[in-house]
Amino acid sequence: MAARKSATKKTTSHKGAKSASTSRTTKSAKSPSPEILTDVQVQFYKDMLKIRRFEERAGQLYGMGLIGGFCHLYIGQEAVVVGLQGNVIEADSVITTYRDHGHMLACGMDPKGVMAELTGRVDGYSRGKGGSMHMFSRERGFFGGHGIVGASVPIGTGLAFAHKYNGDGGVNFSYFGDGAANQGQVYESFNMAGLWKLPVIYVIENNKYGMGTSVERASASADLHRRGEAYGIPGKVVDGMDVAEVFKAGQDAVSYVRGGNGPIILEMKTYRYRGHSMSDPAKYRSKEELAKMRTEHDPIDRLRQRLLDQGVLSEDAFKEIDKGIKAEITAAAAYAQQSPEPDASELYTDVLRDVA
Ligand SMILES: Cc1ncc(C[n+]2csc(CCOP(=O)(O)OP(=O)(O)O)c2C)c(N)n1
Ligand SMILES: [Mg+2]
Repeated sequence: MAARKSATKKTTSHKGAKSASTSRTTKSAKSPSPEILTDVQVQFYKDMLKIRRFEERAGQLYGMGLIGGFCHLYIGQEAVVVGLQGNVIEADSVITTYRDHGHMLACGMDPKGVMAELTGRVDGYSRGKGGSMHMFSRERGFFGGHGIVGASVPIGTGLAFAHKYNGDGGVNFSYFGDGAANQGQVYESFNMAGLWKLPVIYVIENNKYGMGTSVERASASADLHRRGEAYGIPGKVVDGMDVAEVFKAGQDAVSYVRGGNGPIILEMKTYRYRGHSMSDPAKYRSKEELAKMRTEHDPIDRLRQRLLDQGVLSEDAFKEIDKGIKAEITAAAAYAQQSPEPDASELYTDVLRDVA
């Protein structure tokens, strides 16, 4: 919470999530300063580390058979959502794909509720019936979690339409992958968003691969940030492994979009360390490529080193942070395992909404 507080002066309190770190401001996240305040960077570190530790634990629980179905981990990509979320205000909305746990946590959703949903328990965000890809929190402005590749784009564009229609000042952040960028529905959405100048930031998380096909093998043009040109939508490439760069690009994008200029595309160059889902032979990339990204570009290590070099935090201070986050994630995993499974009588409840 301190991050947004420092960056933007005003924050709103979280109603649900005790451990929410990236809060949503009540006013526009203005005050774009060339340098990012120190405590904001420290908060970014905590937020990224929380996602990493959460995902590692989710991977363990999956291995123990406690999580069923699909589970797509966000490890390596943490800087993207954390840096952008630093620019989100109360009125905004966020929507993403099935690789969504990091987005939920960055939106301020409670790790306990997310973990409980992963393990299919009643205390999960979808009462244990949605699983990894289907969680939502209107309170936190998080609209899922979508398993259909590309689906977050038209739905996010609809949310942007609602922001404009209702005049609530909100911006939609629509996240999708490099593979999704080749889906037809993306371009129908771009057309409408460009035509109606909708307040939407299209965030392409270009982690270089779809399930197992590289961007170069799948895309006629690999310059994904240029995909909006035909619709008058500008785009920018961002180092998605550097949270400071992401935050600054987000500031510019938000001020452009909130200023009524219509949509913008941010192509985040990022990388996922784990497999596409939980079983992935990873034949499509070399061990050397992965090792190079982890050792030379890891977003958490890079920020850690920067803060150490600047004398902002000591090794001991980092140890304390690490300890606190580990305890929070351990508590979330314990909570998820003690929560009961939904009763069989709940099989058909919460599936469709009753409209009287
Ligand atoms: C419409 C549709 N087609 C295919 C799939 C199967 N599928 C799931 S993820 C995926 C790859 C998507 O890659 P990308 O958009 O780059 O996202 P990433 O997994 O890298 O985050 C595919 C083809 C699907 N879920 N939906
Ligand atoms: Mg991808």
